[in-house]
Amino acid sequence: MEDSILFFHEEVQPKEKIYKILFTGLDGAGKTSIILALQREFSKIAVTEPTRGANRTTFKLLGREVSEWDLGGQKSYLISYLKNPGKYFDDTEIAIYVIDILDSSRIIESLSYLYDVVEKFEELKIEPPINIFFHKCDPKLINSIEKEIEKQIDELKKEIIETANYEKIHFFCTSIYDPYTIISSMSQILLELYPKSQLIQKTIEEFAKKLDCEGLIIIDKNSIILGSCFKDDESKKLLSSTIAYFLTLNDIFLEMEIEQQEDQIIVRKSEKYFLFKPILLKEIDLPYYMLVLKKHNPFDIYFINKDFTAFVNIFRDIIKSQ
Ligand SMILES: Nc1nc2c(ncn2[C@@H]2O[C@H](COP(=O)(O)OP(=O)(O)O)[C@@H](O)[C@H]2O)c(=O)[nH]1
Ligand SMILES: [Mg+2]
Repeated sequence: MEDSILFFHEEVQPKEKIYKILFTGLDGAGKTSIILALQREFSKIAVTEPTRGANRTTFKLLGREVSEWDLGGQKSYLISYLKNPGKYFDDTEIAIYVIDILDSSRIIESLSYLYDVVEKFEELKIEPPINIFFHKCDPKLINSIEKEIEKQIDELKKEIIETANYEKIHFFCTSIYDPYTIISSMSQILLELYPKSQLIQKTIEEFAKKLDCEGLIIIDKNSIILGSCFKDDESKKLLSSTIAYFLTLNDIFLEMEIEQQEDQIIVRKSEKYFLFKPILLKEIDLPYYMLVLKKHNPFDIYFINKDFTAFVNIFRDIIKSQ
């Protein structure tokens, strides 16, 4: 129910099966912390539906169910999964295996479970990409013993590639003390699920939903529309026909060096707000622009600031990726 009720887009999407993003690894590896960090960042623009089962936390990330599952330590789960791997692994579209690089005493155990997981995938004849998170690569740590950590991780990579003998394995270094490592790893991983354009579209839809706006368009300098969504045809027509004017107005302001408050242009026409805002992405010269149409609400003038940064971060990662 969570997708396109309010937002109609051109292509009608078939009702998809819910696929899983499975977080697994030894208990204590940092899975819950990573998921919480993701919820903080991503789910500002995603629908959060936390549910707590006996051994699973799940939430929805861009339409995918994210679930966590501890290996090791908790014997009862271990036994049930060995007996019934399908129950845990079926429909896994993406696996994320978290390894705590700070706990050298459990590295061997962790690798052994990883190979177990690979074996189960093979038994079930599924081939989800496995993304290994070398986790707890804290910035402080990296600064102090960078060389050792790098060496350790290189060795682990080599050993995993050789032993697992699995085609789709990718590696990431993450730390909850550098949330960007988690967001950017996750954006790259999500790009395996969705083609870039679709991921941009999804992200825009989630953001629009969060803003509760009538319409939202992301364009580049040349008015190329990267993604958009609208509540109805009227909003679509109205908003689309203002693009050129806002771009021109923005150029004029820039040329005349008129300071724009918070670098955005707001036009109010009776009960509606038009908001035009540049999206400046670090490392990318050309700006993108966001155009929003929203019903006027005097108590909610600053609606745009709340989630904008989160949106920009994710948008940048998607745009940047190849
Ligand atoms: N230093 C450090 N500790 C972390 C990091 N992520 C999680 N932890 C800690 O590791 C412990 C276990 O984390 P948790 O998320 O519960 O692990 P889980 O059992 O895999 O879900 C907790 O004390 C966390 O605070 C990290 O990036 N760096
Ligand atoms: Mg946990």
